Amino acid sequence: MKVDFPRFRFPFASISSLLLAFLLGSAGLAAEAPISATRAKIPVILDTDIGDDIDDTWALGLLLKSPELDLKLAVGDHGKSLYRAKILAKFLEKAGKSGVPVGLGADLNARGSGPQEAWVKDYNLNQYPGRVYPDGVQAIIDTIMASPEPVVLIAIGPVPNLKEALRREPRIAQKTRVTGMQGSVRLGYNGDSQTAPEYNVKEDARACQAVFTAPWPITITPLDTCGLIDLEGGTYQKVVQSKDPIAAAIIENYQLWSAAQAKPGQTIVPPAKSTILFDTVAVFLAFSENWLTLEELPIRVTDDGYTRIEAGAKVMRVATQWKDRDAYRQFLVDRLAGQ
Ligand SMILES: [Ca+2]
Repeated sequence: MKVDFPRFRFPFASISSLLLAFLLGSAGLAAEAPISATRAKIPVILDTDIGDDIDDTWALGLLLKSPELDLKLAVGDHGKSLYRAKILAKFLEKAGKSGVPVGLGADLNARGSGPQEAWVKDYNLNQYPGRVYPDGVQAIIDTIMASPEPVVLIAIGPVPNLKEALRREPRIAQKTRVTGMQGSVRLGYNGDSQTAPEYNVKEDARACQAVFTAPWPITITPLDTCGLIDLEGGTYQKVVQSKDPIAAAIIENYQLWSAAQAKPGQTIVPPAKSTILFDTVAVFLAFSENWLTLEELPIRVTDDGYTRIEAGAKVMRVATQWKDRDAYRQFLVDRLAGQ
C-alpha cells in the first residue's frame, strides 16, 4: 500500500528544507516520485525501554521500515542499559542498519535483563560495527545540538534519560520535537472508561513532569489511542510469514519473549496474535497524524502518574481518538511485512 502522508510541519521550518522543497518542486519531481525520494528524511532519535514489553521491538521495526524517518541514534532508557543496548545493536545489525549509533542509558539500575535475554545472551556489544556510546544521554544531547535540522525525539518508555538530558543542556528543547507514548487522558487500559496511571508515566513521574513541561513541542499517543492497536488473524500472519529480515527479527523476539512468560511446565506454543502494540503509534506520529484525531490539550502529570487535563498546564497535541483504526492496522502490517 502506498500512502502519501502530508509532511508534519515543524514550527521552525529550516531554510535548507524550504530550499530543497523549492528545488524539487521546480524540477517537477514532487508529484509522482516516492516519498523518500522527494522529501528530506526526518532525523529522529529513539529513546526506548526495549526489552521489557515487546511492543518497543515492533516499534523499532516500524521505524526502520519507514522511509520518512532517518534514525540517527537509539538509546535504551529506564535501566538495564547493557541488556537494552545489546537488543538495539543486534536488531540494527540484523536489519542491515548497523551504521546507526547505539547509546547506553543513564546509569540507573544498569544491570538486569528481561524476557528477550535469550536473543542477546551471546551477543557481544563490542563487535557491533556501529558506534556505541557509553553515555547515551550525552549522545542524545550531542546528536541534537550537532544536527543542522530539528530532530524528532521518539520516547517510548519511561523518560529518565530525557530528564537528565534537559538538566545538562536545556537548549536541546529549542531544536527538538517530541512524540511519545505516554499517559491516559480519557480512557485507561483496554479501552476502560477509567483513566489509569500509565506505565511510562508512573514508573518515573518526576522525569515525565520534566519532559512534559520543557519548552519543546510535544505530541503524545496515550492509552486512548495506542492502547487499542493489536494484530490478529490474517494481518498478524502476514508479518509471521514475511521473509523480510526486520519482520523476521520481530517475530523471533516475540516468540522468545512469549516463551519467557510461560510458567514452569507450561507447553510453549507460538503466539497466534500480537500483544498491544502501543509504541508503534508514537513512531507513526513522528511523520503522520493520519487516521487519528488530535486535540490541543493542557496536560499535567501528577506525582502518582496520572495525566490530567488541567487549565494552565503545558498544551500539547494529544491523539485522543482513531478516525480509522483498521486503516492504521493495515498500514502497520503492510509496512512491517513488505520487503
Ligand atoms: Ca516501551
